[in-house]
Amino acid sequence: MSQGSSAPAVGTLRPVTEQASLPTVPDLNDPATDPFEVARGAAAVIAEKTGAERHDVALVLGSGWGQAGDLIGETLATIENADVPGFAKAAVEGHSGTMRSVAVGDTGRRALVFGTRTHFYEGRGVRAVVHAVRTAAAAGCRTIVLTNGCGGLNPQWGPGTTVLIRDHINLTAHSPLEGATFIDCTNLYSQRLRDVARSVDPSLDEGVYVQFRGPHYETPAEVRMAKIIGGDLVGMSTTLEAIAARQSGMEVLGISLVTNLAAGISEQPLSHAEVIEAGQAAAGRCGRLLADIVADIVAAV
Ligand code: 8IG
Repeated sequence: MSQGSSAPAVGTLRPVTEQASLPTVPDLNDPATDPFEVARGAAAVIAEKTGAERHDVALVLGSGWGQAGDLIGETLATIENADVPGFAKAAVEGHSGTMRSVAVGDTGRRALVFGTRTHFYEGRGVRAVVHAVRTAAAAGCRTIVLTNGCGGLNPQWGPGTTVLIRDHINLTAHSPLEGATFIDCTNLYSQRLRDVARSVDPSLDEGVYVQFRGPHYETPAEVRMAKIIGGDLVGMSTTLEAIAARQSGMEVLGISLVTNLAAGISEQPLSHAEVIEAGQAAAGRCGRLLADIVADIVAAV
């Protein structure tokens, strides 16, 4: 008792304040936090704010796909990410920091549309990267459509080409799974859903998506490596989300928008402005594609 009279006497210890015992913003990266519990909490907030007890299909809109949610149907509610437990504001220009509850045509089904994603390169941890996926599963979604903007290795795929993801190579050296959680990753990108997509647009090509950590783009040598190991597309997202979706029992459709030829495939250096521009030019077409695919997906739910 070095502080003499200022120290509380035994028996009069200050009680823990109410504030300190209130649940605060969950820290996903605290090992004591159960990320699935945070996802259930997020789903409860979404249900409350949208008036929808459950959602049927989820979409994550990547670079260039920002407006693609608009054509699915009427937006019934828009929620700021920051108002949902475990989510944070968007970090990248060209991404919106909201999620929406969208009526799928007049089917009575609901799509949960995430207007942005957390990227691994943001350094917020893998739990944050896959939180939207786990939240979608907790909200009732059985299917998730993961979209992204990426670089293309096939010179035939000009900027604006949409490509179905057939499989992936995860070069992040990370996993959303914790502990000895052994999850099968065959047919991770559902053959059935790729067939649905091709029934909408038979011209859709498919390829293997390689996730690099980023945020720098690849060197031409890294792009050559990606090709040698079996890649067709290079990007900075999607693979960790797809693994988490499989863990949660969701069926996954992955669609890439090639916004640029990968480094070294074209003479031109890469720029974020070029990426945004290609996305804007393709927005209408991508939107119609997504809307038709989602309509077909819920028709079979
Ligand atoms: I948009 O060329 C977009 N995202 N890694 N490489 C990687 N990510 C990308 C690219 C690209 N284009």
